[in-house]
Amino acid sequence: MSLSGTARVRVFTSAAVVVALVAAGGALGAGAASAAPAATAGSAASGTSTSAAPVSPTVHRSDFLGNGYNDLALGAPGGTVSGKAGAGYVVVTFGSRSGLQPARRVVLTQGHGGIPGTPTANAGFGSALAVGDFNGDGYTDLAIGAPGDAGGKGSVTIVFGSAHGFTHATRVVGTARLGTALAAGDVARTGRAQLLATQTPSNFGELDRFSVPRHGYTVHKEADQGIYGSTAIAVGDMNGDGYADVVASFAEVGGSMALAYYPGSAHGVVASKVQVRMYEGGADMAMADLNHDGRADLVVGKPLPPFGGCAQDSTGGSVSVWYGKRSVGLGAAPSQTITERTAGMPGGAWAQCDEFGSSVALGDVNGDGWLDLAVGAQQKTVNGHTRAGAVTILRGGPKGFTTKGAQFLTLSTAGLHARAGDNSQFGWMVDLADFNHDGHADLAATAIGQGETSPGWPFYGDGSLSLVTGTVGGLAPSRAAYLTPASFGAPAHAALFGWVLAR
Ligand SMILES: [Ca+2]
Ligand SMILES: [Ca+2]
Ligand SMILES: [Ca+2]
Ligand SMILES: [Ca+2]
Repeated sequence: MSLSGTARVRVFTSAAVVVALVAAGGALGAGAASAAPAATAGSAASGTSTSAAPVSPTVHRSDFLGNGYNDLALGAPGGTVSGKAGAGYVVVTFGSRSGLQPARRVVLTQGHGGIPGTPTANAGFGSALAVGDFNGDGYTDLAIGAPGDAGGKGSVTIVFGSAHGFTHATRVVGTARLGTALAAGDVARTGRAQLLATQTPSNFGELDRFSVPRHGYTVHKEADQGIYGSTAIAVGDMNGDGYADVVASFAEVGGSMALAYYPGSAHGVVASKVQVRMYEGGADMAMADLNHDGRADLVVGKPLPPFGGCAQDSTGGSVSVWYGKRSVGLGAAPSQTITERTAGMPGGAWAQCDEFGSSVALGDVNGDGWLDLAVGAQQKTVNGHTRAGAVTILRGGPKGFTTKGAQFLTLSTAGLHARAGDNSQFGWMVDLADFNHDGHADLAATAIGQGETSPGWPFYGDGSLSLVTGTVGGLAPSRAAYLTPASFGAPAHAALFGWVLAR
């Protein structure tokens, strides 16, 4: 997602409205029994899959209970908690054979149910999320950024998964809006994920690495220094040496967006070997092994041109694919670039400022072994409604992504139980994960402008979440759900529900 080129970085100004927070079953603890295949809890998974092992329908693992079903975590950093506007909350809802069930959820907030900290106005808890098994116990853990916490120093909280739900949590405070962006992966080849977190002491930002002891519940900052990162981070082994590598997107001098590639090593990120690709940065990224060669490949969503904002836009936005290369990792140029003007693209005519590429996600929807691509175009006009937003699904194959069989969804698509309106911004954030464990990735997509708009932020509202089930024929809008904060008993007003999804 992007905010006129300054993705994910904003100040919360929502007015104070007291809304009692409802946490079903308490903040910690799953709140519901799990009946499920008990199989996959043993493997040490990092945030991104980089092995040449059998292709999973899902790029990342977000199975907090270790029962084989992926769970969904969603940030609502504008939410009011204990009367503090913009304190923020995170909803976690658990996967099952029948998919995600809003009744089976927890609402995580600071200062409740074992989560450290105190709800404070504009802390923005839930502004960024990442999933990984940080303590190597086989259960996925959740990292939550709160860049406005601790008087603007920012914080990251890790809540640890277990068969009994979230039983432990720990928090680290930064120096300058820590937790603005988060990602997870095994950069130092420790057998467990480390957390990459940005803070913004300068315009370029600073990227820090944190680790958790094996089977521990504490978090430690590693010594990696001198690396940039501000708006988006992706982690995966692009050069195939067994260490996950880090790609960060940041704004260069003059405002153009650059990509920086940092190889991982036994000592962490190697800043001296950084490669920077000017004008190639974007608002969102996804990483996974697309071509089955054992190396992670990078997808970059670039909703806006590198200079001049949408006034210079001649494509409606773009998505570029970089295949991981042995030794160099990130090559000289992308292998494939897709725009709204690519032949066969569904969704009607392209238009300037559609912001195609505002969010990107990978998952195998149709179960053919090739990862498919979901692309948000959060500003696309739908049925005359400006900024209503859309999501396009492109099928993956041995030659990359194709528009053949592509799908185009809006809030007004039949079956989605909603209606596209001005400023809905459907496709603000997308994810593809297999929530019902049937071998088909399912779509989660948010619309940040749904519901009541926020004072001072006319383009943002309460927010909503749409779920669409994956099948062999692609996404099935006839099997979809439309969810709002109320669906989870959570505060709605100016919540920015769906600002981020844990991926
Ligand atoms: Ca864990
Ligand atoms: Ca590597
Ligand atoms: Ca596929
Ligand atoms: Ca599925």
